[in-house]
Amino acid sequence: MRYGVGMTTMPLIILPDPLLRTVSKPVERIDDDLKKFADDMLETMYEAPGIGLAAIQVGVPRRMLVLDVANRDEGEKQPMVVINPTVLHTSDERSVYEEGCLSIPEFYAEVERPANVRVRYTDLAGKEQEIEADGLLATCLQHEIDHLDGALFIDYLSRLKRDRVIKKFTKAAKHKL
Ligand code: GNR
Ligand code: NI
Repeated sequence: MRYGVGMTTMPLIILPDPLLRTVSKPVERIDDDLKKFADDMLETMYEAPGIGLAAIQVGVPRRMLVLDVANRDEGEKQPMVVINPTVLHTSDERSVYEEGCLSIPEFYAEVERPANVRVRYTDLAGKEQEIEADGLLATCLQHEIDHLDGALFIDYLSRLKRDRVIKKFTKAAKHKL
């Protein structure tokens, strides 16, 4: 990867933008434009910084996401591009992580989700892949796949907490007009 050459970061869509509630449509072809877009999504994610990003978070309603849950400080980047994912299996076992979302900046809350997931997807080479994930990767995959269906991690909180967050971001957005 060449740094600073031909890479672009894109502005993030922030709550309460209704785009975040869009159900994204499948990616239909993997061409040079899509590969460039995947690079730009990764650059936007690393720059934020975040460990995942769904296409709708930059305003593109397609079923595509990027991920890298590798520790930034030590070792190599481990970028993943996930196209048209389907969840094949979720475990009964649950795990709790403190989640955040680049579309809901500086708000964090604990969310309980299946501890393990099996996901089938297409990679950037057009090849079908299956991944069995646990830990942070399992949580992040589920968080991103939720975005493809217009769901946000605040949907798992009590209505009181969710409404509070939405109200706060709605007010903030009005001040920025
Ligand atoms: O950067 C992110 N961190 C994170 C932490 C715990 C659970 C999920 C995430 S995903 C988030 C980036 C993001 O908003 N992806 O949609
Ligand atoms: Ni998110």
